[in-house]
Amino acid sequence: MQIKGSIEIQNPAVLDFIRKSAELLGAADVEIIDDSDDDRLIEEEVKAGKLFRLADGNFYARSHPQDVARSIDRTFVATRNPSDKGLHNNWRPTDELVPKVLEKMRGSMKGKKMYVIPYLMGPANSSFSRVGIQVTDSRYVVINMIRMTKVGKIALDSLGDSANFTHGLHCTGELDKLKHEDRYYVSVPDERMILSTGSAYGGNALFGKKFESLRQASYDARKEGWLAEHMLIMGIEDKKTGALRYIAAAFPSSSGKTNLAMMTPPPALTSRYRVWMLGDDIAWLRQGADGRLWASNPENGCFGVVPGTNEMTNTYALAMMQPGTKTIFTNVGYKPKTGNVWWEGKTEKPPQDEGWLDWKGHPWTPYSGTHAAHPNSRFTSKITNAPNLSPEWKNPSGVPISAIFFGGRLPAGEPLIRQLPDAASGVYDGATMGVRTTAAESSAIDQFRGDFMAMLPFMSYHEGDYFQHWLNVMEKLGDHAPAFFHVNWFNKGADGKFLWPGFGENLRVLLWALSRAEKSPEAEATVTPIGAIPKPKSLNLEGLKISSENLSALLRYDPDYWKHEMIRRTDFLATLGPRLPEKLFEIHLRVVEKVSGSEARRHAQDILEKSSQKKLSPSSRSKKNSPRLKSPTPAAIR
Ligand code: GTP
Ligand code: SPV
Ligand code: MN
Repeated sequence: MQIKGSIEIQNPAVLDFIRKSAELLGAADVEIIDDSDDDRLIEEEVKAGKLFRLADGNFYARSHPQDVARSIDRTFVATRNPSDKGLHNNWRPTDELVPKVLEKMRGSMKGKKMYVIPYLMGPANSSFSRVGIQVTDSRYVVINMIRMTKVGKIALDSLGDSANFTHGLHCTGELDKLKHEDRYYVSVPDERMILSTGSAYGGNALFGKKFESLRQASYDARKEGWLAEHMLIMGIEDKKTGALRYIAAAFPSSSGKTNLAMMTPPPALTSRYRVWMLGDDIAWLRQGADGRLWASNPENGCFGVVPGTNEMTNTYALAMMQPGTKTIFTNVGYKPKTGNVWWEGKTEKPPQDEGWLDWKGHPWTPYSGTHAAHPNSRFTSKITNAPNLSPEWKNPSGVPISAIFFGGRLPAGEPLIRQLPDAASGVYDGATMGVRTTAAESSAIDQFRGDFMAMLPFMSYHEGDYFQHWLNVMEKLGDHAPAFFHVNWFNKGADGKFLWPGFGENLRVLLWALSRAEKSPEAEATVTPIGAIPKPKSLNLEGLKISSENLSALLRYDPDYWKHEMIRRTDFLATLGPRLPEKLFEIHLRVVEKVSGSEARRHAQDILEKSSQKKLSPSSRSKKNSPRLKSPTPAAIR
């Protein structure tokens, strides 16, 4: 075995891991990767015919046609602690799963090169940052990791001589021959290990993202008292008052995080407001010295959904793909003769010229009846290419969070926005939320499912413990806890069209929320059983054409929908068994009573007392409001 590369490794634990991995995988050559290797690796990938140089200097790649998204049913968590077994994490005992997967991987790099990617999540000068070493046989994975994380010397220097790093083994596998059951994406969080075989795509293969910064980080965060979440982070600056406030938002995959964080304000609001992006997918949140909740984005790039991106919806995302950004497009439409790419929604009319290939490489025209770009096609670009990147992105402490938003795709029933009365109710709302699934996962699309905090695919331990951990963090924040909101940009009218224009116009909704968080009397609301919903005139609608019917449909509380929804929520909470946190139990019953009446409350209580084997304490039975909960909004201005 020969170790090459532009940087040298001295850390004995890392060297040991590299030697053992190469031996197991049978790799002939080993190359240590540094960020500075990017141009050469790109060139090699182009020469190998796997990457195409576009006319504007960016790059185009095609994945294997069956390898286009994360696969949740092949994603596993293995630990030595059976109580980590959750409802959705496909938990297996380490001794059962890990040897099996390692055996599958044995010899799979025979005759191949093993790339070693030292990666750093978070800034170099922060004690909160984390280092991992990912070995892989895929140059495509390497060039994506170079964009998404801080790779090479910077990571090794941060690690020093410590053995405290994540050990990651990635083998693509023979994608043509593999059956679905041969794919394994495994987190072993109590050993800080990641094993992945059967994919070179996105969250399955780029270890810095979902594996390191969500599954592994949230496992460690629980012990250390912080949160690792599937959230964007953004700043909203009011140029008139000088106020700069930050928010975090958890929406499921392909449900609008990148677009919100990179929004351009609508023309009528441009002179007053400026939007700063800090992160588009992952947030690490912890209590700061001032008692508030601070958020930072560990990533170094964006792996964003391409379809739907155009000058109207997202000029900043387009800017990230400009000439000179070295963006990689994966699985969009491509015209070899001109070196151009196209995707659904890029231009109003699809291209009329000949010579286009679809994402599979087959000839394509707008009349083919198929997509040019896969709905989960992605661009990979370094975050420093974002024109609205906040200077605070580099700040190791992050930014203080005024408000947290949950949301997702729902065609009806969930209003445009509602405020939860307090932080614990916010946790309850995130824990019980339901959404429609998207193309970011290789399973049925547009199906309803519960997706608590947009974290269902990224859980490493039990959901009940996770919710309790959230409650603990909020309780510790006390009066400093952020305000909580639920948003939905995806309500549709009878004609099947979106009722709300979305994208940059979403700023109007965020501004209302920030005013609420600051208890501004102007942000008037109607209090409903599911939270406070804006009075139409309290939204800043300057320059926006929207009918009053659409607006009232967006701001409507629909009791019938919520009666059904509460039954679903009871059923979901029942699946937590004895690990249902008492606080969620209590809040749920309170909401059920408001939505569906006292008989429904008793019924829900019976179900949950049985499932959780808990009796609600007499104090929480009799009181309408729990004593620890405080409403941030004085009744006078509700
Ligand atoms: P992941 O990277 O998978 O976590 O996705 P994400 O949450 O960052 O979603 P993203 O912003 O990439 O948006 C996904 C899709 O939703 C794109 O096709 C967008 O065009 C569309 N989208 C985003 N925001 C809005 C919105 O406000 N309204 C509507 N109608 N569509 C939106
Ligand atoms: C998501 O699915 O939430 C993504 C894309 O951000 S992936 O990296 O594939 O997880
Ligand atoms: Mn995501």
